[in-house]
Amino acid sequence: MGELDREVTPPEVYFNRRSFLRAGIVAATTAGTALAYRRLNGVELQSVERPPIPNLTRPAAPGFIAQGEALTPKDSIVNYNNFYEFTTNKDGVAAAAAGFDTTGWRVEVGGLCAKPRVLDLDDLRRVSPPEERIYRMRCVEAWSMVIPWVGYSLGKLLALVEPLGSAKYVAFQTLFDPSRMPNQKTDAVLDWPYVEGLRLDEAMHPLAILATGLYGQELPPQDGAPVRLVVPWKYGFKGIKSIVKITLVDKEPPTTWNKSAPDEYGFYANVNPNHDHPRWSQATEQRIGESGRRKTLMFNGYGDQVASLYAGMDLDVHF
Ligand SMILES: Nc1nc2c(c(=O)[nH]1)N[C@H]1C(S)=C(S)[C@@H](COP(=O)(O)O)O[C@H]1N2
Ligand SMILES: [Mo]
Repeated sequence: MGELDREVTPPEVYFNRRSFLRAGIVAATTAGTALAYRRLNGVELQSVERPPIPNLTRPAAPGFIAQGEALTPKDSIVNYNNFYEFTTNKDGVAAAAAGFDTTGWRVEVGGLCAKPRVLDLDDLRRVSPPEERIYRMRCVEAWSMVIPWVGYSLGKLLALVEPLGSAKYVAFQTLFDPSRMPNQKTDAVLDWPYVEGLRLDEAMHPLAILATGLYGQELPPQDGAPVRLVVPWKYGFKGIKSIVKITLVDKEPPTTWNKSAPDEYGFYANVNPNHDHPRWSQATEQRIGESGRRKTLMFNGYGDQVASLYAGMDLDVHF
């Protein structure tokens, strides 16, 4: 129960079927394609409009905007999700999370730092201007997307609380509220709350962001409203959603999928086409909306920026 791979084959079949259908829908607009999906596949697509995020900036830095990549249509990003607190059915997250209320959200940032803080969403927005980051997203299940996130480098928030010299890692925690996240009523799915972690130097890398939006609008619930982590060189499960707590710690913190299956999901979870999952190859991936498979890139194509973080480490040991 609750294994990330349970739908490794089905999504391929699913999206090959969709690609096949799409091939017959020449020059369809995204909206038109969505309508065609609904008609031909009986898939109930949620169309999502959220408040726009004003004053987006686009600072230039290597890797901030994926070059030569077509954006994954918004309809796909908001209708094909992993968010096990709501449902393990990727097609069902959008509907299951639709009423998720984030009013009064607070994020507690503390642990080994000089200036611990509790931030509400306005405080979080004030930390740094919203930036558009267009990143590849590679799920450990071997599907991928290209997503225009809105957010800013996590390092800007961490700098604000002034990490102590003893801080070596950062631990993250998702909301625990079974009345709002129905699968948290049972521990048969995963251990709750969902937790994740990064080494402090990974967390300070400018590519690692706190995202509060996508496609220029506030995050919809299914993608981790109101704030989630995005670490584009790592498998998608590192990108913990609906964060309520960020803690600076001195030891490697436990992470949900590693606790669940340590041989399959490591702490580092860097995208690595040469390190197969015990039960499937990681050499290729299914880009959502494309037919056929493409080669998976080391560090998901961000090696020039991040490989030095892992100099001298055996990536088969620290997978
Ligand atoms: N709290 C929480 N965060 C989570 C997950 C989850 O089930 N719960 N799923 C992870 C996985 S496996 C992936 S691939 C991404 C999916 O993000 P998306 O649905 O926005 O594409 O979220 C990650 N973050
Ligand atoms: Mo994933």
